[in-house]
Amino acid sequence: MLSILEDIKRTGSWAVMGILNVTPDSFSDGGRYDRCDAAVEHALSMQAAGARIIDIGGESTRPGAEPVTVQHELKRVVPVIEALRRQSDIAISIDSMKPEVMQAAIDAGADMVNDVNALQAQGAVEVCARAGVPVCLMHKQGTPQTMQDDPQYRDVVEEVAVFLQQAADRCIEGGIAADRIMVDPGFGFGKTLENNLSLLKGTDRLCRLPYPVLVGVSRKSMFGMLLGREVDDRMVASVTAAVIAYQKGARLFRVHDVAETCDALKVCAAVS
Ligand code: 7PM
Repeated sequence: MLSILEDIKRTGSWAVMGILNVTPDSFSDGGRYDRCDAAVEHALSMQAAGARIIDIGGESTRPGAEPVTVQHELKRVVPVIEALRRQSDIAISIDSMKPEVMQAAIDAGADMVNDVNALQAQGAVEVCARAGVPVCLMHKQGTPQTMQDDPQYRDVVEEVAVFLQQAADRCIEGGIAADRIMVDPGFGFGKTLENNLSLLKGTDRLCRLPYPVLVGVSRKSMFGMLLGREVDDRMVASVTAAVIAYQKGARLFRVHDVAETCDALKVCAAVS
């Protein structure tokens, strides 16, 4: 994972992070092994399609989602990390807000932490500092339960940039090396459609921070609002937004449609 970040900083290369949701009800009657096998299979297919990182998460961070207990999150995520680690050397990211889950995931073989709460939970910075893992710090306004109710900003791009710089400062003070930090504007997390479009347009401002920028726009509701399309019909919009973010300096892309996004980014990189 560190070498991916070094490449990005040294050569301006890019990387796609494939999304692996490990939710309890994706196979309602399947036993634990079926679910775990299916998750690993999906991860390997995303690797074959060009993903260099697999982001593994329970569902507790989703907008409107109810919090999940540590025990539940661990039970979902740890077996998948262990099984994927046995079968692949791809970089594994743990998508969690909980220090206990981060630690267990790292022990199971995860290489980085993706935290939509920007390591603000008590003990989260310490876990990541001690393990020496790269971290992705994401901006959100409010909590996942209520954040879409009434987002308010004076200047969304500036406020997100200042938040991310302060979050990075806190991490560095807590012992995380600056070269292990990525930042993410957090599309859809306490943002209106207008806010999300401003952030996409202002990606160049965020890329002036001294950290690689990761964007997660894949299949998000901003495209549902803009286009009136259902979640499974937002691939072209998502890839287009990734291209725009790339051209404004983003280099890490958290996506569902790995092959299509890689094609688009290869074309971008060939002329940049
Ligand atoms: C429903 C709505 C389900 C939104 C899932 C989501 C990001 C993330 C998520 C992001 C980083 C999704 C989101 N989004 N982590 N986790 N950046 N770093 O689309 O934008 O998967 S959850």
